[in-house]
Amino acid sequence: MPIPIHSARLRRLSPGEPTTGPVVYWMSRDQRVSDNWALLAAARQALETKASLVVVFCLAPNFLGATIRQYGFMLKGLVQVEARLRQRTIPFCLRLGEVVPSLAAFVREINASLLVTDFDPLRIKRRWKDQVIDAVSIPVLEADAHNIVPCWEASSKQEYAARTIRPKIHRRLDEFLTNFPELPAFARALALPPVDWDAARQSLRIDHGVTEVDWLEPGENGARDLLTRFIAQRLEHYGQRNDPNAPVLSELSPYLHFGQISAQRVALAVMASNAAAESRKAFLEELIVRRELADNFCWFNQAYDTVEGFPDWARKTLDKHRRDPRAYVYDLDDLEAAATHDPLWNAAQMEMVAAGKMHGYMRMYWAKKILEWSASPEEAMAAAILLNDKYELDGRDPNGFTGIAWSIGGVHDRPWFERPVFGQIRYMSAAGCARKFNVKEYVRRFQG
Ligand code: FAD
Ligand code: FO1
Repeated sequence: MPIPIHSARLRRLSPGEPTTGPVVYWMSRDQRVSDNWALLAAARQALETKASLVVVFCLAPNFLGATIRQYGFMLKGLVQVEARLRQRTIPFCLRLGEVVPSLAAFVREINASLLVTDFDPLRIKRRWKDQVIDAVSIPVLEADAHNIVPCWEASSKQEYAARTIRPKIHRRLDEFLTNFPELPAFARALALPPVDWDAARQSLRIDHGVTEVDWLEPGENGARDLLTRFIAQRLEHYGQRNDPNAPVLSELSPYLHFGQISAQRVALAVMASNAAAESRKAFLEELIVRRELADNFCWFNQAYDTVEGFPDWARKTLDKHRRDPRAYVYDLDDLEAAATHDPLWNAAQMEMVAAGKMHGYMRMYWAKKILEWSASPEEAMAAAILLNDKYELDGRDPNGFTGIAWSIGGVHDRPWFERPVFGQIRYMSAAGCARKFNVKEYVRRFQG
């Protein structure tokens, strides 16, 4: 019985029909065995052509400045991937060194007939894929294993806001928010040596100065346990999600970022729960609409990490206020050391540095203050992205680039009352926060 997969989840990146020979799943964004449409597509092709299936992950020596905090979490998750695949007699191979040449060599070495990979809107991934397609002579298939409605199905253009993509996503959920077929076990496998995880860690050229975190158990098992706990204990109170002192968030973003759990699986579990409809609806709006809007932005706007990616009205208003006097100007070192005049901002920075995950509501305030205290919007973008991606476990993600562009450049937002420095970019203040939650309590929790 072939593995049922909605054809719209797959797209061919390069022409040609697969011949005989192993099918390779080049795992990158979706680092899990369960509920993975890219792995299921590779498995289906291998079964249909009676070929063997191999999963390969290419470990980049330094991926967009990631530190041992993120690589440590990711590698622990990949150890579980190798073990779970072994249970199904599917070999897992970890390739080290520059990604494109090492993958192309692997494809040649095992005489692969088809390469399947997973969708990712980030520039670096698109570049890797373009170069891999030039380097190999076999067909390449891509599956969107990250979004519920595949990015290229949800919309054919950059969307203005959540309100414009929401109906386009909602009308396709019946078609795509389905259960997953089982991944079959294979009878035989290519004999590949087990992974040398020490050599993998040695191959990294990364900053070891940011501590790894220990409050989350990396990998698929930890993700599933956390989802169960979230639904049982916190989802009901998700209406308090804008209070950074209320422990009601799912904390799933590191797992979603590394693809250690499927957003589709999370959505199915939340919908099946008996939490109040209001809580489920609010959570699914973030998990499905906001998250897929971020992929849409990064996919259709390749200037997603610069001021050029902002809407025209935002660029104009920020230009108009470029020379406004700044009451405070901080450089990257001041910000990184949480050494500003604002205890609330400093506490948010310290939460991120210490825990590797700043509360979602504080991320908006945090980024907006960087705009207010930087010499230019360009410097604000650079500082916010650098700090976000250095310390957040879930950094280097379309959600991050989009969240920062929303905060600093009005992406997916609209013009507000004009004021110095911000122009018509939505403003947030500590006084505004104090009207929403207990600022003193939050500051007390995180001051050094
Ligand atoms: P929950 O509230 O439990 O949400 C569950 C999931 O829904 C999240 O894991 C995420 O996948 C999605 N989600 C929630 N809020 C948003 C949102 N605003 N935009 C897109 N998806 C959302 N998210 C990252 O994954 N990585 C980042 O680097 C990142 N940086 C951000 C920077 C700024 C300035 C802003 C304003 C937002 C940023 N976000 C980022 C989005 C959001 O803050 C986090 O996804 C969320 O706080 C993660 O915590 P959680 O999983 O406990 O959230
Ligand atoms: N993807 C890879 O294919 N190889 C890597 O070595 C790799 C390292 C890495 C480190 C930190 C991080 O946050 C992401 C990393 N990714 C890597 C990419 C990740 O899987 C996601 O695809 C993107 O970051 C989000 O789209």
